[in-house]
Amino acid sequence: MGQLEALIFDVDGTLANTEKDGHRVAFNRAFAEVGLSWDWSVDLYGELLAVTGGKERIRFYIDKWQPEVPEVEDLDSFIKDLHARKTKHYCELLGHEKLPLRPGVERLIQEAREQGIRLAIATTTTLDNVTALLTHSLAPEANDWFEVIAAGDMVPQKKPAPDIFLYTLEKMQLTADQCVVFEDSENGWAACQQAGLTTIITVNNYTDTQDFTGADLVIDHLGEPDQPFQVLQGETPEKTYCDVAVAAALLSRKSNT
Ligand code: XBP
Ligand code: MG
Repeated sequence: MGQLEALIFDVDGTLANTEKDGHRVAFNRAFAEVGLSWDWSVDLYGELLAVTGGKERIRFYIDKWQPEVPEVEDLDSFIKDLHARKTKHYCELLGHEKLPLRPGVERLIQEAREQGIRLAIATTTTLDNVTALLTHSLAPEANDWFEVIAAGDMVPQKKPAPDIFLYTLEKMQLTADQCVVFEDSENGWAACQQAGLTTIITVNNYTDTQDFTGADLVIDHLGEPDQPFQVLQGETPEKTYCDVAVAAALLSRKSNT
């Protein structure tokens, strides 16, 4: 009980700041491609992030912002097609303009691999997007470093529902008290909380005002030995950057309380 076996990573906003310069841009390119005049600004996109999942986000935009929508027979199919175009644009964009990983991400993943700590991904984004980011921004073979990549529509309900984390635990044959999750958003934290998972939050520009009450540790980024993190919530760890030992200590402290 309380022994760290695995690290589980969210993708968007956690591994890299993919939303503003990646997903948002790809959505706008897909809109232009089909002749829509929709344009998701940086601020508007921040509001749209209340809903996870690209198809769900498009529907949320249609319902709440009531933009001009072409007369289509089947809105579900229209959204599905639009989203498939967006995925294509997103993967192309990541290939051309390699998005950098956030501080400490690569170091922590490499350290976990060296120590035999198991790795997984649990995200609401589409599987192709995960592969594109890992391949272009981490390493060509990085997909293979993750025992489970749980993504998008593999589960019935996206975050804030806990489904994607419960699916990941089941696939890995692990229980919540053997894992630490890395997340960046309130929706992600809500999902972790319901799954009973110990969670480290690294906030970003879109999530730094969100509510992470109860999260185990909230920091501005994972940090590096020469780039200390700032603790925003939770007990200050012994180090100024997050490594496997910090995650393990958090888990064991939690299981002893
Ligand atoms: C990420 C998302 C994703 C992306 C878009 O949330 O909400 O929907 O914005 O991806 P999280 P798709 O980081 O909490 O997993 O368009 O492929 O759905
Ligand atoms: Mg995220």
